[in-house]
Amino acid sequence: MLTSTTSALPSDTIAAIATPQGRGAVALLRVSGPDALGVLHRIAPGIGEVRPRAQRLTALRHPESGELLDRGLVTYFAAPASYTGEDVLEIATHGGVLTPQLVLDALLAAGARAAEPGEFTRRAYLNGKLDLLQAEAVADLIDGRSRALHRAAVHQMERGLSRRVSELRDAVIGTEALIAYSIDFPEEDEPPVPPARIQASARDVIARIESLLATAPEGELLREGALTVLAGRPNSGKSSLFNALLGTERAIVTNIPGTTRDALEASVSVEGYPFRLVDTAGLRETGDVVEGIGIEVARRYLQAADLVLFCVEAGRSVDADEAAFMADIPADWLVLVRTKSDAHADALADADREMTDAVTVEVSAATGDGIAELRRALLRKAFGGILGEPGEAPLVTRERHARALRAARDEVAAFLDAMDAAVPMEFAATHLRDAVAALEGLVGAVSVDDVLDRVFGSFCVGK
Ligand SMILES: Nc1nc2c(ncn2[C@@H]2O[C@H](COP(=O)(O)OP(=O)(O)OP(=O)(O)O)[C@@H](O)[C@H]2O)c(=O)[nH]1
Ligand SMILES: [Mg+2]
Repeated sequence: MLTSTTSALPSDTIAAIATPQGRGAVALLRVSGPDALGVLHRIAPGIGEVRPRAQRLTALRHPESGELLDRGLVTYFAAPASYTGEDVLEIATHGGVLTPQLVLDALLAAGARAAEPGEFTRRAYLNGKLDLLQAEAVADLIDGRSRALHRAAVHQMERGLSRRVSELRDAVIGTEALIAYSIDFPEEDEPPVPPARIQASARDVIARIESLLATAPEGELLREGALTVLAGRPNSGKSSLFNALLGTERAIVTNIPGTTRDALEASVSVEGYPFRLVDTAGLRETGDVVEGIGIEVARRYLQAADLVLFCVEAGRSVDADEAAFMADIPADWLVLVRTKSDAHADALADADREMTDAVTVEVSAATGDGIAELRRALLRKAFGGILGEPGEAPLVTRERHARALRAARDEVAAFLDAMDAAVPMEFAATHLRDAVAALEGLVGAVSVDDVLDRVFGSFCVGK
């Protein structure tokens, strides 16, 4: 495992409430650092000897006033066998708004410092308990709202992605080794490694990085949800479809064109994959100021959309304006939805095919016909490349990962270019060094403080 870092190890003792605030049966406080036991003895003066990993029910008191605050269950984990690698206490108190806060105040009065967001996990990372990818997976487990992200996070926490990146790093180092042979033994009888073999090795690394990178667009959508915008002429059935996909009557539906004014957004999960569904104002020329603003908002959403569901009533042809609108959207992002299919027997599917390459699905919000098919189409479009993947293969779920992988790939490609240009091997090889550094930065073998601040700053306090 790659563990060495450039950051200094912390020496103070931190404390935080690890559970969310509010009414609840129990709350958990955490303490980590060299003085954890000292802090414990100051708030639980009668506790006596504390053995690691044995729970003790004890009175918790303010260290100065001696006031009894609660009776809590204390577990002590001795360094290095703890989450952070330091001495750690976990103190279970009664829940609620006040008790955990009073116990935290007592811990601070006893010499601990209030932890920053993510500081426990940061220490775990600095002590080599987790690599950076695993630490990010912890954040995803806490924040993730979709089953698919959860599966990917569990896999990543189990080092699935870390292992894959380490293999890539080893492969680059393997290529370097081939060169070293050529550089160090140029005069030997044995011929140096043939350039073709070095090139094949480098190309193989690039192909492997590419295949991991290929999961990035969809992997990153797992976190935000695929922004799926319903658009179309007024009265085309967008709000009805929005409601049908959500399974609740969220949006107002009337037979008056121009009913929806503002954009309405809702999260929906399709087989565990996250979507952010947006209903918008119907697109038309209008003199109405409010409606005009709504249409402007719709256009902004359309610019940011990952997917567009373009709604046109079944039973009539797509008109020239609608065709022009669709032509502006990449076919990959577009689904042409023929709505109100219950009211129109003849769906003109062949005519649609001449109009657009986009997938066409016929639906009725009234009867539910076609909704399942539309869901499947959404799933394939937004997450087709990774369906069923989480849990089996590593996924790239963050921009940070994609950036590092692209940097590594580009360096290996630059190495190949340098070889083609007959640059001396020892110079060409610096690109491979840089590729290794990019991959090590991804796992966190070498990392600078600002990267750590970015990774851990978004954590919750107490983790
Ligand atoms: N028969 C039938 N009528 C539908 C269906 N979906 C929508 N409608 C009707 O079509 C009309 C317009 O529906 P909406 O969902 O409000 O259409 P919209 O595209 O949101 O309209 P705006 O918000 O004005 O842009 C309403 O009278 C709906 O009842 C359907 O599947 N079948
Ligand atoms: Mg509407």
